[in-house]
Formats: sequence, structure tokens, C-alpha cells
Amino acid sequence: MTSPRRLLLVNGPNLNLLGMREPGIYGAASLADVERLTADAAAAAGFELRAIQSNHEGVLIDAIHAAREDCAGIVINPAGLTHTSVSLRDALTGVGLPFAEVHISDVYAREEFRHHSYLHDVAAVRVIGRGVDGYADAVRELTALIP
Ligand code: CA2
Repeated sequence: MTSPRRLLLVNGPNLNLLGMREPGIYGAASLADVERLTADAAAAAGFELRAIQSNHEGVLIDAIHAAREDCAGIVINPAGLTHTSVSLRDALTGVGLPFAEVHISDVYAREEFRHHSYLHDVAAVRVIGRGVDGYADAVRELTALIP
């Protein structure tokens, strides 16, 4: 059976503030810009994109569960939940879809508490510190793994 030609883009807590605050760390692009550039990269690879951003962990987990029905993979910037959430890791491993973990900033050049990721050993792709262009790189690297 061929995989559905759709990806889920998940942006975690506070990423709705992109472009509004802390441009020195996260750049000037807005969340809408990120969703557009990621959809463009997905389209170039032959995939549709469904995008969600939420500040609520359970909403993100429900969206990941739903992706099992009609998506071939997930691109996720879990934001602060990267460093705290076993539940998010369990959701991602539970649905069994390949996923790319994206971080806009270079988490390894920042505070020590950002160096640990609960997803790092289960992500198919990791893109870190390439700014918002990292989302497009993640789509290219992830879709290359989808049959
Ligand atoms: O670099 C990334 O993409 C992060 O996932 C962003 C998270 C941070 O907790 C991770 O350590 C690294 C924070 C997202 C908050 O986004 C904001 C954007 C603009 C202004 C304020 C926060």
C-alpha cells in the first residue's frame, strides 16, 4: 500500500509569537510564514500539508493521534515540550509515523536545559539551528524517507 501524500506540521507552545518577539533568537518570520514555506516545500516534494500550532500539550497529542489516519509523516517543532514531555514522545512513537524534529535556534548553543530532547533518539530526522529554513530542509529530508 502506498502512503498518503500528506504531512502534518506541528508547532508547539509559544511559537504563535514568532516574528513578534525575540527576533534575535528566532528571526523575523511569522508562524504564517513558517506554515507557508513548509507547505511550499511539501508541495515541491508531492505532499499536502496540514498545520497546527497549539499552546496545549493535549491538543498537540490529539493532532498527532489523528495523523495516523491520513498522514505519511510529521514535522514537529515541539518548542519547550522538547525538553519536558514524555507524553509527546509517547504520542509520536505510538502512532509510528516517521517524524522530523525541528528547532529554529541552535539549542546546543543555549542554556544547558535545552540540550536534552525527549525526542532525539526516536526522530527520523533532526534539523537544528538553521532558522525557519530548517522546516523546508526537514520536509526534504523526511519525504526522502517515505516510500
Ligand atoms: O529553537 C526552537 O525552535 C525551540 O524549539 C523554540 C522553543 C524553545 O523552548 C526550544 O528550546 C527551542 C521556544 C519557542 C518559543 O517561541 C517564541 C517565538 C518568539 C518569541 C517568543 C517565543
